[in-house]
Amino acid sequence: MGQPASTDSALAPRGPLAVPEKPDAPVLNCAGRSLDLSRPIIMGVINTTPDSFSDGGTLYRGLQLDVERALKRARDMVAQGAAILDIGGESTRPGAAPVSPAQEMDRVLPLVERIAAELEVVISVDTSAPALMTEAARAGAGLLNDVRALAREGALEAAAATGLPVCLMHMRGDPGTMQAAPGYADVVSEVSDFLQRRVVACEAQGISRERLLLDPGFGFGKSVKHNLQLLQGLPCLVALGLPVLVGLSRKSMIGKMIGRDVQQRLPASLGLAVLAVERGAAIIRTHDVAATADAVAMWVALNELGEE
Ligand code: 9MG
Repeated sequence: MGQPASTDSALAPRGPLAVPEKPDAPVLNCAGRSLDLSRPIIMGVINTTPDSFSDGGTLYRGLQLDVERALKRARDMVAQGAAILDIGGESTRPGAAPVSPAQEMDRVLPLVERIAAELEVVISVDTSAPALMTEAARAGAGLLNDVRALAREGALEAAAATGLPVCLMHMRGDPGTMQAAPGYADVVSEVSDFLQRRVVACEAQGISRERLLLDPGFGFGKSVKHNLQLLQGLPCLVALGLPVLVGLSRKSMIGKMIGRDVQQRLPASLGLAVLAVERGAAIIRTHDVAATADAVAMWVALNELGEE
């Protein structure tokens, strides 16, 4: 990954809009803001939901989303090294109840507008709702993150029309039911086959491969063993030739494996993040940007030493 670089430059804080170091480094055009993927980068999670599994409600004042508080979190995450902020208005934790598209838009759009006006960061919108995809692009989003891989009616068309890059994630079932005894004969090849079929569907709709990212969807309809098999098999997904995004931060698999409550999962999340970049992940989705950026910087330093 990436061009040889001195250890000093590997450790220097990386701005979100870094200039590519070599002409053929993968660069994603996110509505005019560039994402250099020649080194792993960090996506910070901002949930505007009252009920997300690890940080739900922390941006609320009473029953109301506090946009100023959310904006402060966004500023902090950018200062800590996030190249992307992922803004979500629907909880996708196991068992979560669906929200209406109107409610999701009310939560997400004001924040997208404020961040786009103030911060030089790529804004990702975590949604499966076609109408929100369209409005988010108008409001300044640069990336669509869909845990349903554009499978909802109208989503392929809406995403195609935005011209934005899209992250296609694998999920078995839906958040309400997905953890009820998920079964796979071979989780790595089934996830890989699914993602390849979604790439074909995107291309048929005019979304070129250059606009696509893949995500195995850790914790979405998978047992602990499936998640571990997917992490071990991540190079098989990387070999599909598209940037791979992973979200392992604070996930329940950590709680199940080592018995940690959600607020005690940072050390294990950092370990998993490094294991994922070691296996080729290009983007790490995390609630803990500063610590994850430090952990990934150590991997980058070691990796680039090997390229000198
Ligand atoms: C919204 N969301 C929650 N977990 C996620 C994950 O692992 N990947 C992506 N792309 N989105 C996620």
